[in-house]
Amino acid sequence: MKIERIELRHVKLKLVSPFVTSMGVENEEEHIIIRIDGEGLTGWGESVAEGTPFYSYETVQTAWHVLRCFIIPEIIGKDINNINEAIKFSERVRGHRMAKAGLEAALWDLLAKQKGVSLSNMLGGLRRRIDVGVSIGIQTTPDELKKKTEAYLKEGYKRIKIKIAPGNDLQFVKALRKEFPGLLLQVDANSAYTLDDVNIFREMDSCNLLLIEQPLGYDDIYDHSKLQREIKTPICLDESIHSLPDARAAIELGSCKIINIKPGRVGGFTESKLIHDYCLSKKIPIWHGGMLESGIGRAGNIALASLSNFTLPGDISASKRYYKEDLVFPEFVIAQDGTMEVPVKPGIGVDVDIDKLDRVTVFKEVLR
Ligand code: OSB
Ligand code: MG
Repeated sequence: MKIERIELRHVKLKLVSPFVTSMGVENEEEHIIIRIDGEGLTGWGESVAEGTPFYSYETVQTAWHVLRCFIIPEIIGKDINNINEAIKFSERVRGHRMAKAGLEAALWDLLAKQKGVSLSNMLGGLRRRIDVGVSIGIQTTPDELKKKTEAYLKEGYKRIKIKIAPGNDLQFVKALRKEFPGLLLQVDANSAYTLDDVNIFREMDSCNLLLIEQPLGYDDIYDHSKLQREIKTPICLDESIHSLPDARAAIELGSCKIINIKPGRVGGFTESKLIHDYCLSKKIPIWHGGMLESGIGRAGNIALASLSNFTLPGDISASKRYYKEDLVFPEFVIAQDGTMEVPVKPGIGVDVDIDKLDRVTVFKEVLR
C-alpha cells in the first residue's frame, strides 16, 4: 500500500453536557483526526491527545508536532504492507503514544479496507456485539446523580462508572448503592488521592464496587500495590499503564487486579493486543476505556473491544451521550440489552461525514 497523502485536522467538538472530573471541567473535546490516502482508499484515525495536559502530558499541539515533524516524514511515500513495518518508522520516537496511536489507527483502517475485512476481524476480534457502560461526571448532589443514572439505565447501559474526587466520593457512592442495590457500579478517581486516604477506600469495600479506577498517582505503580493490599475491592489502573512492561510490573507487584485499555494511552492497537494477550494469560480481566472520542475513534475502540478478554463492559457509549451530531454514519446506538453492534463492513465499518468534519475542523494540514 503506497502512502500517498496524509491529512491532519485539529477538531473541536462540543459535548452535550459538561464533563466534571477530579481533573477539571470539560465543555468541549479537542482531538486530531488523521486521514491517510493510498491506492484509491482512505483510512481514518483519531488521536485522543486533548487540548489540555491534565489527563496526559500529551496535547493536540505536542501530538501534531511529533506527527508532522518526526513520524509522518518517515512514512509518507513509502510502500507499507503491514502494521509492523509502519511501527518501525516511529520506534525512534520515545513516548508520545497518543500521537502514534492515532496514525496507527488510520493505517489499520486503510489496510483492513485494502484486504476487504472489518477492523474487528483484522484485530482478531470474535464478538459481534460488545457490552457497554457509561461514565458519569461528578454531579452537584447525590439526587442529581441518581436521576442521571436512572436515565442511562433506561437507555440500556449495563454498568455505571462515576467520577469521584476528595469531598465528592462516599456520599455519592453510598447514595447510588442504596437506590440501586444490584447495579454494576465502579468509580474513577483519576489520581486524586494518596495513601493517606486509605480509610476512604476501606469504607468503599462495603459498597460492592466492581473496581476502583486509578485512585493514586497518575504514573504510580508502587503505591497502588500498597493500597491494593489494604482493600478488597479490585483496583483497576488506567493512567499508569502505557505499555506491556507497565502492565507486567503492575500485575507482578499486585498493584491492580483489573486493567483498562485505551489504545491512545498505550500507543495503538498493536500494543493494546499485546497487553490483552498478556492479561488473558494471567487471568486479569480487562475492559476498554474511553477518551470522549468522536465516532471515528470510537469505531476503532469497538473493534478492539470485540477481542475475547474484554470481559467487562467498556466506556464505549452511544454517539448521543457525547455529541449532538457525531462525525460518522450510521451513528453508534445502544440496544436495550446494554450492547453495541460491532461494525462488519471493511475497516472501521462506518462512513465519515465530511461536511460535519469540516464544520468542527479549526486547522488542517496536508502532507504528501
Ligand atoms: O479516566 O477514563 C478516564 C475521559 C477523558 C479522560 C479520561 C477518562 C475519561 C472518561 C470518559 O472517563 C469515558 C468515555 O469516553 O466514555
Ligand atoms: Mg480513567
